[in-house]
Amino acid sequence: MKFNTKVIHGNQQAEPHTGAVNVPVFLTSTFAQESPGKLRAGYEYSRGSNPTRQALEDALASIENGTRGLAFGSGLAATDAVLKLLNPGDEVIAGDDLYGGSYRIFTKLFEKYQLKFKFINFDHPEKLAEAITEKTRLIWVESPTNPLMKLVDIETISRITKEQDILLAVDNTFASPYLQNPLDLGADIVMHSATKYLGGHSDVVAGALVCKEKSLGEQLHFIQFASGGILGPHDSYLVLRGIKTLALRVQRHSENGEKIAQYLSNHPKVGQVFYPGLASHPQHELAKRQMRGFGGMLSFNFKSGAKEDAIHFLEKLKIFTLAESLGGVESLANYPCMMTHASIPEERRLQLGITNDLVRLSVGIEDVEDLLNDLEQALG
Ligand code: P1T
Repeated sequence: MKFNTKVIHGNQQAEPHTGAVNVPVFLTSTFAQESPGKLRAGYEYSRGSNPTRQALEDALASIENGTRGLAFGSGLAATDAVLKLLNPGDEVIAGDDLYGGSYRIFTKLFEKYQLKFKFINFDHPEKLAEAITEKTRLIWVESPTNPLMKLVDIETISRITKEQDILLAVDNTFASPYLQNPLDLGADIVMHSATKYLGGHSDVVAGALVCKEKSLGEQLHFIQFASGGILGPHDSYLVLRGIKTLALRVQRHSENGEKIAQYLSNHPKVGQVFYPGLASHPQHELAKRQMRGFGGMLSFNFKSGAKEDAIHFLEKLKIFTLAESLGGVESLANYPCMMTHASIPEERRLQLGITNDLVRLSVGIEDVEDLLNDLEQALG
């Protein structure tokens, strides 16, 4: 199947008892057994598995070209499960530009359990070889990154990790499976904040993992079952419903994103625009090779460098909503230094380029003329 078909039919079938074309929301915590241990359809207790969550997990595996999908109560619950594959003393090498909450769970929670994190710039993959030690077990990257839209060459990194028996996990939230499939590029685990493009309507918080290797899938399922960070049946249904229109939505997000990035890059008040679809993006060639489009996420700063300009702009927006999150049908604007990336120490933030005049946009699927007019009046 091709992608537009897969989002609707991939690993999905009509419900076997009634023929319902959509999986019902199985609001049940437990399942009747015929005799101790004799299960009717393999279901025992909904923390282990639930038919609605299973339908979502099968769909996730299909759209990311994996063998096993797992759905969690949030993106961070999915990240938490990956980290629990590791043992005290193990080392993780992560990209230096990351969602603030990922940085927080690494440094504020898992360092306490003796995992060691190194944050490096993946612009030069040879730097990775220098950072790897015999204790390195996991590489964690986002591509594109949140919020600076940097890219990581997944195929090149995966060649290095495979030689050394290190797991490569890619947070594919910003690209979505419509634009990029990290497992096909050699990653071992793909992670999503399904709150974003997969759900697509800003009405659910959810997370996902997909992997190709079956035994890794089993280990992650064991962690999901034993720790309990599962996605409930109703939320599973919402994400499954969102996935059915993923292809159409991301196509429009990308069209609008490209037009808005172009507009901003020509605006006299705008400094830099961070968008992989612009020829000026330092990794534009990699983006063309690794992604099937450039998506609806972008960031920009002001020529003046003034925090006040960013704040006035955000206050004046009418169609773009000032809010955390991204990937929903509606356009959102975010102020990373005080919102999504406030958990990163200021000095580190500024070093990375997450300055006080940086604004991030999640371009929605509205008519682009209305979005451009909104930006024009707010910049004016
Ligand atoms: O919010 P949650 O579903 O737990 O997902 C966390 C997460 C993980 N990875 C990336 C790349 C993310 O962007 C996020 C969540 N991000 C936001 C809420 C945001 O506005 O950036």
